[in-house]
Amino acid sequence: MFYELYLRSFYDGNGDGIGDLVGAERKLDYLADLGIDGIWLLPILQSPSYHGYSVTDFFNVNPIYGNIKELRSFLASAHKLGLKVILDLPVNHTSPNHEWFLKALDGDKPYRDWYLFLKNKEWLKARRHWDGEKVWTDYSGQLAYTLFGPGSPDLNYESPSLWQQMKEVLTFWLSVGFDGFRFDAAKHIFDFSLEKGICEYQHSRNLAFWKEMTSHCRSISPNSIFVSEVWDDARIVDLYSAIFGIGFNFPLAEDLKASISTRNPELLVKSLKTDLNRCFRSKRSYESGLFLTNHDMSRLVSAMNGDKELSLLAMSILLSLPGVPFLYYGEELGMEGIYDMYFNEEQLEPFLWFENGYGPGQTEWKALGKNHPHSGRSFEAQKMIKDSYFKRFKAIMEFRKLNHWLRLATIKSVKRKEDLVMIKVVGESKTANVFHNLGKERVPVEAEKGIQVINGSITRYRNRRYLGALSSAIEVTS
Ligand code: ACG
Repeated sequence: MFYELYLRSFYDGNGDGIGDLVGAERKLDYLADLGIDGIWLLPILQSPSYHGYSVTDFFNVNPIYGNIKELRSFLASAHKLGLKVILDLPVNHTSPNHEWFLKALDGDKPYRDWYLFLKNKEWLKARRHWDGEKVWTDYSGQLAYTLFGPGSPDLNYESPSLWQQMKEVLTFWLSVGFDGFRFDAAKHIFDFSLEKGICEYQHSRNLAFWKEMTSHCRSISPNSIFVSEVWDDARIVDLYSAIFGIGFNFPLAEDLKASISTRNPELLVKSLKTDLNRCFRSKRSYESGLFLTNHDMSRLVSAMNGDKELSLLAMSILLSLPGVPFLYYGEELGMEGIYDMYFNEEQLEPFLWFENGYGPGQTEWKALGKNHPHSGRSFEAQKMIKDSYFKRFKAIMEFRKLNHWLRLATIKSVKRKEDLVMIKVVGESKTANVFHNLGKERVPVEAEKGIQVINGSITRYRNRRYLGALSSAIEVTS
């Protein structure tokens, strides 16, 4: 299980209101106690942007987060606790303030070739693949290709020297102590056709690029972990996952949320059968990155329209599936936040440590617009209450930790009886039946062996067992 950590909002170690490495190091015990085995660190390289995806120096830590020495210390402490740490690396573009881009604007080699400048007026007609946005930005009279907007001109990997440069970047961060990378925007390395002058994914060229980059990393550190971010349909996600080893399962995330928020068990069955298709085969060369939310999405409770029982059900379904789970920071508190295109970025709000919104380490860089103080949502408040959302969420994580074998298990069957969904999973050492009740009433469950609740309730009545509304349970059969 990985924890997706947004440093800026997590824990402030130097009193400037912004989360940093020193602060996060102090809270590693908290993270380890959640039962995770790894941390996905959102971008921490030097960058002018709050999200960090537009880099100005690929060999430096953003000074607002600390320095390399502090990073090494953070990594060493994480490793001592048995936690792996992977770095989010956006190599598809830079900030327009990167020295490389400034030199490219001056026409300096090789930097001029490291970006794509308009060579044909016809190219201006190109539009972004998914929403029709314009893709060229005018920088003092020079038009550069900027798929993600003016804040991040794309790097142009037609240039072999750039491949070499990126390998040096990878070597550097592995030598600092990272265990691997979450590769951002993996399908975008080659996404503009110079021949046709349109935005078009060139998957085979992208795959060749990633093969070379991942082999390079493995030649330095054979056990490196790679996770691909490819937000696309299952066929495309699979193509990339096969190279990286782990790929975020975006279709599953979307379908799980759709089926659970509408309490539609048939949709859930369909989703498991199609989005986790490869988990029905015992031999597979890569794993699903299981998640429900991330920093580009609304938070779980918001996606469930404020219904916390549905959110917990979603977590217990997710954490009983084969694959590698990823948990977005703050979800364990039931924080809320709606992702919208106007950049309110509610989903990035400070982790709420204290009930009154203030205290040592509390970050304050962004207003608590959605996760108000005195709402009972803070860690301080919830850690004291027996059945708080946090405690119940953590219990689901503990279930997963104890059932680590599920990671490599195979799904044998998925069945449904009205609101009850039953999943048969077979692992190397164990087999189990997992039950999820999407209904509002308790339902009888047939379980010959002992049945254990994952979330919610089980009751006995006249020798029958009943799984409570919106509850999950597991029967380990061997
Ligand atoms: C990553 C990061 C994100 C970051 C960037 C840029 C990339 O997580 O935080 O932005 O460094 C696209 C890209 C992703 C990208 C997201 C934000 N995420 O592919 O790499 O945008 C469609 C498209 C997808 C698209 C998605 C969301 O196909 O390509 O993702 O929409 O816009 C079904 C379909 C599927 C479809 C979905 C949703 O599932 O199968 O194809 O996806 O429905 O409709 C950061 C900042 C930005 C800044 C940038 C520089 O957040 O603000 O501009 O950095």
